[in-house]
Parts: sequence; structure tokens; C-alpha cells
Amino acid sequence: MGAPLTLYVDSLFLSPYAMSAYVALTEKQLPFEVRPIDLEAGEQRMQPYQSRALTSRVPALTHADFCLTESSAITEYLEDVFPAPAHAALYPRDARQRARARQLQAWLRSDLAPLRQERPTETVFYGAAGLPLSDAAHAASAKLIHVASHLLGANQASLFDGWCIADTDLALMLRRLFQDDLPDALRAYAEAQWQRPSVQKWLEHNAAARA
Ligand SMILES: N[C@@H](CCC(=O)N[C@@H](CS)C(=O)NCC(=O)O)C(=O)O
Repeated sequence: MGAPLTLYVDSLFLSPYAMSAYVALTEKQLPFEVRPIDLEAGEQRMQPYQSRALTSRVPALTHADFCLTESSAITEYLEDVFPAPAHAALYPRDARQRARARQLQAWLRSDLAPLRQERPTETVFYGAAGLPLSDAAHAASAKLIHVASHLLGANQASLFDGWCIADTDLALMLRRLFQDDLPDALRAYAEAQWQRPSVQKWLEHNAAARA
């Protein structure tokens, strides 16, 4: 076995970024330790986490003496260091599909802010009810539906030939709209993605943290 891997996540298991890194490690079938960081208590700004994780955010991955934050940097690092076929692939092999997957990851992390604010991950993981969407969130939701519908044909179970980590990220964003208007095909896609064992493992952590 190689150097030990540790994933630092928020202690409530609500971070979509921590979930993405967790799913990536689980899909790769790598043994790793999960360490919760109490964001409400500001633990991310305290020692030893602050010195360990350069940007004081979760998730952070440590691999022996190397520590990395930013979830998509983490998933790309895992793909580089634990490549297919020895480990499950997180990204498509084809260069354009791979670029598209990275494009989607970057976009989901940088756009749609009103939707993320008005449908936080409590609505995804706890089913918490939200207020009606504002005009700005409606616009973000229309943009998300446009992009997802463009990339996913009818009855398409994944973005590309097989699963990739961008599927998990996209499904989470779509699930923010589960109490709103979401086309049936996108709802079915997001639901199917949620059934992946790696996602279900994260949901078990989420439920245990809430209990
Ligand atoms: N772009 C980052 C976002 C990470 C992020 O926003 N993490 C939040 C939790 S969801 C956090 O650490 N918040 C605490 C803080 O910034 O002090 C990624 O993909 O990892």
C-alpha cells in the first residue's frame, strides 16, 4: 500500500466539494481516513489545519507530506497519481470529453451563485424547504437546465460513455432543484447518480453527522 491518504471534510458532511473528493477516493477504492473539521467553530482557521491546508478551506487531501485543497485539484491529482486501469477512472480518456468534464466542474464551482444561496445543500441532503426562487435564482436555474439538457440526451445515464466525477457534481447541482421545476429526464439522471454506492456512502456519513 502507498502513502496514507486523509480527507478533511466539513463535520456536517454538507459540503458538495468535500463530497466530490470523497466520492473520487471511494470510486478509486483507495483506503483513506476521513477527518471532520468543524467549520461553525472556525476550526479551518485554527492550528493545525490552517498550516496544513494552504487556503484554510475544506476539502483538503493529505497524501503523505503533501496537502492539497480545492476539490477539482484533488480529483485531478488522484487521477494523475492513481490512474486507470489499476484504479477506476474519474475522467474520460478522450481529450475533448475530459476537457468538457473539467469545464463542467469549473463552471459548477464558479457560476449559479443565487441558486447555491437559495437552495443550499441542506435542501439537497435534508430535504429542507426553501422559499420561492428569486428572479436571479430562476435565471441560474434556467441556465443550469439548458446546460444539462444540452449535455444529456434522453435516458442518458451519464455525461459520457461511463461515469465520471463531473456526473456527481452535476447531479448534486440538479438536486438543488428537486423541489422546483426540473425536467423529468434531468430528475431521473440525478436520481440515478445518487444511487451510486460511493454517493450512498457519503450520505451515510451525512445522516450519522445529523443524528
Ligand atoms: N472551490 C472550493 C470551494 C471550497 C469551499 O467553499 N469550502 C467551504 C465549505 S463548502 C469552506 O471551506 N468554507 C469555510 C471557509 O471558507 O472558511 C472547492 O472546490 O474545494
